[in-house]
Amino acid sequence: MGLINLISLNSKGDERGHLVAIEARNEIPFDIKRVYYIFGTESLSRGFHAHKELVQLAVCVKGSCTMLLDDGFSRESVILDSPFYGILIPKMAWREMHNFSQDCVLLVLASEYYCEADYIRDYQEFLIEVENAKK
Ligand code: T46
Repeated sequence: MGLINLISLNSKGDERGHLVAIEARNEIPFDIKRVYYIFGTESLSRGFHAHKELVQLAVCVKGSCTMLLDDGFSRESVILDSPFYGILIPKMAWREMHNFSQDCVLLVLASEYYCEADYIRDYQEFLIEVENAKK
């Protein structure tokens, strides 16, 4: 299976506009403990880390950005530019976010509360953890 797992989000659209609902354990395979959103982005890239346990769904509800995922063996990227789908970011995936449009609003639903100890912010350390997981 590829690294990029896009989840299609159904819109209850009518003449008044769109409404997208995301339910835990329905559209996404985890309970939601935290929601955050990234906006006011300029050209600077973000991310450059992996999470030991955290699973997330990221939806670009406005504008666009590029999401790169790396499992320690290969890397793939996808342009997020639609509120009609989200990308599932599994645990132990190195992520980088590039090419933010100025109007980008990236909504993220997270399976865990914020925990700095869950972050792996060093790429070499990430590769070692991936190797250890194979043993
Ligand atoms: C991820 C990608 C997609 C908090 O205090 N609480 C939070 O819930 C979050 C997410 C961050 N923070 C603090 C930690 C840093 O001091 O906010 C600051 C910026 O976070 P960070 O540099 O990690 O932001 P990104 O955009 O590089 O990464 C974020 C998430 O942290 C990360 O989990 O997967 O978005």
